[in-house]
Amino acid sequence: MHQFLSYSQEVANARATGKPVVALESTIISHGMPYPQNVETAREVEQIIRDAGAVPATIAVMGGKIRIGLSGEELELLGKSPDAMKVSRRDLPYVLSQGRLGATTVAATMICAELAGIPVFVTGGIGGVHRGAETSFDISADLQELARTSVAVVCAGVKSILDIGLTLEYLETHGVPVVSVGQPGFPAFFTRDSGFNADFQLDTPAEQAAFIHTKWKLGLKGGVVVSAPVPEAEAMPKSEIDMITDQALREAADDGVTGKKVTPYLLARIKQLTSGRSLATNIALVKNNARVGAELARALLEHPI
Ligand code: PSU
Ligand code: MN
Repeated sequence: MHQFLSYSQEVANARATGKPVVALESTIISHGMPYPQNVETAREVEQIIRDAGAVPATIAVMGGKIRIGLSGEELELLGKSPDAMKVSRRDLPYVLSQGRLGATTVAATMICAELAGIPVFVTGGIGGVHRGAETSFDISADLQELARTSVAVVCAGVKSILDIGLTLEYLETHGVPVVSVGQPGFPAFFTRDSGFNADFQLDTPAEQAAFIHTKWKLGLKGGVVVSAPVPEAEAMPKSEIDMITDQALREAADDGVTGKKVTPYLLARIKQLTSGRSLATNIALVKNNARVGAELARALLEHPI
C-alpha cells in the first residue's frame, strides 16, 4: 500500500473482495455546497452508489494521509470546517506534509483515485477554461489532470460560468475524449444543453466501459469525461441561469476575486441569486451522476477486454 493512502474499512473490504469502487471528491462538500445540505448530499450520494451495487470512496486529506473512504463523522467534520483547504495538484504536498485538513478538487481526487487503483470518479461539474482566460490565464488544473491521469470522470458537464467552447477545445488539444450519455449534446450543469456536442455518445455502461478499456489498453494515458445531463424535471431555465451567471461574473470581477477563490465565489453567489434553487438542481445532478458512475464501475469489472 502507498505510504500516504489510508482506506476506510468499507473500501478495504471492497478491494479485498474485488467489488467495484467509485471515488467521490470533497471540494464539492467543503466549498461547493453550504452546510448541512453538503453533508446530507454526500451521505445520500454514497448510499445511491451502494444501492447500485458499488462501494463509495469519498476522498479527502486528514492527518497527513489521503483518506480513501470517510466515516459519517469525518464527512460531518469536513462539511462543517470553513477552513478546510481546497486542494488541487499543486496543494497536495503542502496539505499532507503540514497535516492539515484538505478537500480535494477534481484534479486532486483523480490523482488520489489513480494511486488507490480506482478507475471511476463521480462529481458534479469539472473545472474548465474561464471566460476571459485570454487575459486572466485562468484555466482549471482539472483539465491538465484529465490529460495525464487515467481516471474516468462522471459529471454533468461544465457550468456556464466557464467558457464551454474553449474548455472543449482545450480537452481536444490534450486528447481527452468527451463522452455523452443519453443525448448527443454536452450538458451545461444546471441545464441539459450547452450548445455544443460531446465527441461521442455512448448510452450504455457496457459501451462506456469498452471505450475506456480500449483507450487504456492502447496505452493512451489520461482521463475520459463521461457527461450526463441533469434530469429534465430538475433542470433550471436557461434564460434565468444565464442572467444570474452574468451578474455573478460581474460581481466577482468588481470584487477582485482571483485564483482558487473564483469558482467557490461564483457557486455561492449563484445559489444566493436563485434563492437556493440552483442548489436543488446541483444535488439532483450529483445523484444522477452517482447512478451513472456506479453502473460504469460495475461494467468496467464485468466487461474486461
Ligand atoms: N464546479 C462545480 N462545483 C464544484 C467545483 C467545480 O460546479 O464544486 C469544484 C470542483 O472541486 C472542481 C473545482 O475541481 O471546483 C475547480 O476549481 P478551479 O476552477 O479553481 O480549478
Ligand atoms: Mn482557476
